[in-house]
Amino acid sequence: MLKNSNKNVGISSYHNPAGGLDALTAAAKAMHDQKIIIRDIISLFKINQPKGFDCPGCAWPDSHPTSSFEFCENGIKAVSWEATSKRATPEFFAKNTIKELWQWSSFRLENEGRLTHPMKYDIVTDTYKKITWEKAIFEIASKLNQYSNPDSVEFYASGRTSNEAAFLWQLFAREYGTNNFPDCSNMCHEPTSVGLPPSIGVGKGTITLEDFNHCDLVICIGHNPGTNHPRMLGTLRQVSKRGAIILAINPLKERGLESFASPKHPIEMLSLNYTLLASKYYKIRIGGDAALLKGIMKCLISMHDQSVNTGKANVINEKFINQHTKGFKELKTDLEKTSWKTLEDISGLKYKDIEEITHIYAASKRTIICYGMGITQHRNGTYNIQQIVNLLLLGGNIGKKGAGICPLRGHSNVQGNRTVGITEKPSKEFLKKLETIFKFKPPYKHGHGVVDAIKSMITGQSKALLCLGGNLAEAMSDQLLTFQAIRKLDLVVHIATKLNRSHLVLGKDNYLLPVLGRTEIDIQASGEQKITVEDSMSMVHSSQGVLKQASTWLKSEPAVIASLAKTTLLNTKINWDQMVNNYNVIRNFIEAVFPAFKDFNTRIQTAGGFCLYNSAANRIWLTPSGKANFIVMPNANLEELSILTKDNLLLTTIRSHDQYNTTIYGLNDRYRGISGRRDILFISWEEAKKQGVYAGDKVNIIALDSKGARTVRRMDNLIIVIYNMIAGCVATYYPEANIMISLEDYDKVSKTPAYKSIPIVMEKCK
Ligand SMILES: Nc1nc2c(c(=O)[nH]1)N[C@H]1C(S)=C(S)[C@@H](COP(=O)(O)OP(=O)(O)OC[C@H]3O[C@@H](n4cnc5c(=O)[nH]c(N)nc54)[C@H](O)[C@@H]3O)O[C@H]1N2
Ligand SMILES: Nc1nc2c(c(=O)[nH]1)N[C@H]1C(S)=C(S)[C@@H](COP(=O)(O)OP(=O)(O)OC[C@H]3O[C@@H](n4cnc5c(=O)[nH]c(N)nc54)[C@H](O)[C@@H]3O)O[C@H]1N2
Ligand SMILES: [Mo]
Repeated sequence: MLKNSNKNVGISSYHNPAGGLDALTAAAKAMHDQKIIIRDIISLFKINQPKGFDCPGCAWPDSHPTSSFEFCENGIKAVSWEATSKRATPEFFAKNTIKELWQWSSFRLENEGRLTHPMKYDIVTDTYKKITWEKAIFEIASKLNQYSNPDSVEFYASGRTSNEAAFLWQLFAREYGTNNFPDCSNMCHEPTSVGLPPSIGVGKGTITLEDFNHCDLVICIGHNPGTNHPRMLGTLRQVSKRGAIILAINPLKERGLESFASPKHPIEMLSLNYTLLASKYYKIRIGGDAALLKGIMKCLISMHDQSVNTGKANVINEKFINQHTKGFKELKTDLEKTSWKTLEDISGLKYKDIEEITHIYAASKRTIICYGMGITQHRNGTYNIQQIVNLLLLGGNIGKKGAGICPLRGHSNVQGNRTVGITEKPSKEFLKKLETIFKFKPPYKHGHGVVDAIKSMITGQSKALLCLGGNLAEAMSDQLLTFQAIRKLDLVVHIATKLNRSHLVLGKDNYLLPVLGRTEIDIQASGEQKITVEDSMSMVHSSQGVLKQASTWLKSEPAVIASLAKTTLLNTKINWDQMVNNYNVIRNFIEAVFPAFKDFNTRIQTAGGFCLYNSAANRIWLTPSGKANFIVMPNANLEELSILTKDNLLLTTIRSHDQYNTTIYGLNDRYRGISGRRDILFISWEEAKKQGVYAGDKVNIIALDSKGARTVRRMDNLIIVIYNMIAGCVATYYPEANIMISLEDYDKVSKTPAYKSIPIVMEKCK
């Protein structure tokens, strides 16, 4: 029997649309589980409102002007998880050794609640012990001053931090003397940041929310908005209601892409009427996106040639191509020599599907392409993105109303962190600006991203890791090697809100520094402070906490960074106190370094904030050629993965509906019909039959190396769930699956780990 068995796995098909009553119920449960008090619930209703705090969930923009409460189940979960009344106190740490805590699940660790005191690891008792802020900062600073080479320190950052804290973080690290900024972006949208500039001259998306009101077609490729950007469903709903077309391209059928009932629209919710989102859904082979995109372009150009030869209208936008682009001839030649068989085999789609998509694209005058981790986290992530741009350029779909490229960023301020200087590859102009304004000589040598940081720890070159948030050890590829690397360090410091696995991966000296979250009131010498964030569409706006702070010992992120900086940098010329006393001063400095932030403090007074200038959106191409460039992806790159996995399976790693990255809220994945567990392997009916496995069976999966040989990386006892997805591919949850990915398996250009295309074999447990 190949039907899923409820008894074994707690799974069932989910028939309701995404959103709706179930979303309200899940949000209420999250608040209840985190013991959020009623008074605080009221303050939740300020999320993404003009005077409240920015939702610490995703980076989807707010509808503008913000008039009503933008409900989002996963936003409520993110807030509840931060605003929880649970506390991980010194007494808790005294009772639990690190050895014991190591056995705890990630869910249980974070579920202990907010960190309350600065803590230092004590090897004698194997516990974290309370330490004063002064002592912790002094000891860390003394250690940092012992290293002769500043490049032996790694300054990690995660994208939840504000522009203000991120700016101070990079300033501290650069005055200290390094560009080592391993960052969550390196694991996320780095292929966007490095892939878009050679194509269109900016490393960001080119659209605003308003463009969704004017497009004819939205292509959603490699992202799952129902779970990861739920507020986007409201936008897609409007697009669909307007009669515009939405195409979904994903190896798995995702409920949130198929249909949506808005919790903001009670009638739709109660009657369980819902909006059909995707007009068409194409199940693509994992890693097959570039082949599909090349296929669409090949078909489009051949349709164009035929049309023009028979005296009919243009299919591609020749005028735009001639005026604005370079490299069309090379692209066309490459596409002509690429066979349909190759494109079909790699994409897993038939010619007729590719032709169908091409017709829809050709008929659309204004197309937006949205993408996420299904595109970036591959060996050819950067090329994938450049193929999306190529397709858009063929239709003249960049820099006009209702059209453009829309990378769905991850963390709520990951884009902002990059904008204000968290990058291991800073430009000379930016460093010069720092030098002029702050009167110190920043390092010009490029630093480490995550892969190089881990490598440098392994060789012993790196001695210290300072983390501004996040959970690097668990989020990184090759988890076991990453743990080993961190355990070699002399100093590990975490600036964090809640306990996670990274805090248990110990070096010689270890500190936990607890900070305020975005939901909390932040009072400094000049009074209550605001911070700012930048969303996926370059809108910068302010956020002000409204909740009482979780513990009186907490400090704000800017305050911790400033005290670390002024204690470490004995000859600093920067007035760190002045900046912390009033964050307006930090923003004035951001404006001085980055002119795009002109009148920063004034412009954030407006509800909804302001949009940073985007040259590509204005058809100004800041590339060396002065044009937008078609970038050819060689077929050797296209075929690499399919050669490797011809007779094997490809594994992708996904998020459940009940997690925020490594933060696990619960064990349910409602839209995929899973409850109560995460040790699951999703597989299609067809593939299960081929492999001789049944729903509820236990299997082991073993990762293969680049020559197709078995490695030691494996996951045992996963439970088979039959799922509506493409054959030849399987899926399981991140971060558990991170042990399966080699540190060497990454996109060659951006060095983003290939989390989403892991060649494996599967064997049935005896
Ligand atoms: N609630 C919640 N919100 C979040 C997050 C969270 O964990 N929880 N994380 C935040 C962060 S940091 C990020 S980066 C974003 C992530 O948001 P997404 O980009 O949506 O992230 P994923 O869940 O990793 O997977 C994306 C989708 O890609 C599909 N996919 C997998 N492999 C392929 C492929 O080869 N090709 C194609 N076309 N599709 C593929 C998967 O089936 C899945 O539907 O969300 C942000 N928002
Ligand atoms: N296999 C696989 N691996 C992946 C991915 C995948 O799809 N598959 N996705 C990758 C992606 S896209 C990303 S972005 C990374 C995520 O990598 P990270 O950003 O490093 O991880 P998070 O899980 O988001 O970090 C959660 C922790 O951040 C801390 N935190 C939360 N809020 C705050 C705050 O306001 N301030 C401070 N200082 N700390 C805070 C808490 O201690 C919490 O435990 O993982 C990557 N890893
Ligand atoms: Mo991300």
